Amino acid sequence: MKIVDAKVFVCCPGRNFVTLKIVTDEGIYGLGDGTLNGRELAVASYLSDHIVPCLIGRDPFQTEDIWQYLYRGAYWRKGPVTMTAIAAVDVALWDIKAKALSTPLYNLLGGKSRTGVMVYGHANGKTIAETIDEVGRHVECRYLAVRAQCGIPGLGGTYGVAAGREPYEPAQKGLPSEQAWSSEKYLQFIPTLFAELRKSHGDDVHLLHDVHHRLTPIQAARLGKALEPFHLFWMEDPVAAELQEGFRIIRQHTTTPVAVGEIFDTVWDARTLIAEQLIDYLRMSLRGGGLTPLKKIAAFAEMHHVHTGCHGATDLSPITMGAALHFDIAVPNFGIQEYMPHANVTLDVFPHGYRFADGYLYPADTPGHGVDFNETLAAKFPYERAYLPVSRKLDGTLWNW
Ligand code: EZ4
Ligand code: CO
Repeated sequence: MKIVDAKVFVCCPGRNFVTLKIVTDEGIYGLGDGTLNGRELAVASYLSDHIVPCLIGRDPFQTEDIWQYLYRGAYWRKGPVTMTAIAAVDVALWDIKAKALSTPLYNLLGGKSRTGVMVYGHANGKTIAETIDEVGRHVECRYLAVRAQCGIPGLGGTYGVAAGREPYEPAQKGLPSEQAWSSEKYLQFIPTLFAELRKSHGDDVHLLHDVHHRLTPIQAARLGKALEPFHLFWMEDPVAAELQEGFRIIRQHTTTPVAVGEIFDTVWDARTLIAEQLIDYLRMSLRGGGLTPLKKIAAFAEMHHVHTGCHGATDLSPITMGAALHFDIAVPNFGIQEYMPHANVTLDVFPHGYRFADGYLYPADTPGHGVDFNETLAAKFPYERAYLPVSRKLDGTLWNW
C-alpha cells in the first residue's frame, strides 16, 4: 500500500480545526487532527508546505519509521507546531492501518483492558451557588467525575467560566482579550468552594480542579494541603512545568494528587516528573506527536505508578477525542479522560461513532478510530481568527493564562 495524496483542511464549525486526510492507492484514507489552539495556520503550513510532499509514495503501515523520519529527519526537534503536525500524520496512519486490517484501533494497542472509559465533565460557575448547580447537573447526567471552576470574588473573568450562558470555549474571536488575576484572592477562595461542593454533593463524586499554571510551587503546595479534606481526584497544572524539579516542593507538602502535561510535546517534558514520581497523572494526549510516542510515554509512566489523564478540551477535534478513546480503553495505566462535548455544528462536520453513557465514553467499534470528516460541510465554515485570552496580575504584570 502506498500514500498517493494528503490534504490539509482548515475549518471553523463553532471553532477552528486543522484536519489532515491521507489517501492511499487502495482507496483507504486516514484522518488526523492538527489543531493547535490560536496557532492553527502555522500547523497547516508546516503540514502542507513541509510534510505532505515527503509522504507521497511511502508505505502507510510504517508508522514508526515515518514518525522517526519526521522527528529526527527534520533536524529541528520538538516544539508545539512540529509535534502537532507530526501527531496529525501519525494518527491518520494508525487510522489507515486499522482500517486496512478491518479492526477498531484499540485492537492494535493491546485490545480492550476495560469495558468503558471514565470521563470527567466541566462544571463552571460565576459563583459558588452556580458551580454547585453545575456539578449537580453533571451528576444528574450520570457523570462520575466533574472538574469544578468558579469565578473569584473581586476578579472579573476567570478561566473556565463563560461570559454569557453559552458553554465555555477556550478561545475567542479576534485578538486576545485580557483577564485580571490575583493568586492571593484565588488561594483564599478555592478551599471554600470545595468545602461547599462536598457539603452539597457528598463524598462519592470525583471532584477535579484545574489551576491552569497560575501558582508558584510553594503556593501550589499550600493549595494542595488546604484541599486535602475534600479529597480531590486531582489538582491540575498547579504550576508551569518548564522547571520540572519545582514539583518536588509540591510533593513534599501535600497528598493531593497532581496532574500535568496538556501542553507537553514530548516525553522529555515529563521525564523528571515521571522518573521521580512527582506527579500522579500525565495529561498528554495525541497532540504531542501522536499515538506512536504516547504509547511509549504511557509505558514509562506505568513503571512509575503514574496514570494517564488525556487532555480532551474542545480545541482538540473529535478526531483526537475518538482516537484517544482507543488508547484509553487499551492502556493498562489508564486514569481518566477529560470530556468537553463539542458543539453540534462541530459534530456535524466530524461524524463519529463514540458515545457517552453513565459516566463513561465508549470508542467506536468500527475499523480505524471511527471519526470521519465531511469536507463539503466543512467548506461552509472558513477559518476565523481566534485566540486564547491572556492574564495579567492586578498591577499589570503579564502572567500565565
Ligand atoms: O485551556 O485546551 O484542561 N483543560 C484545559 C483547556 C485549555 C485549552 C487550551 O487550548 O485546560 O480548557
Ligand atoms: Co487544563
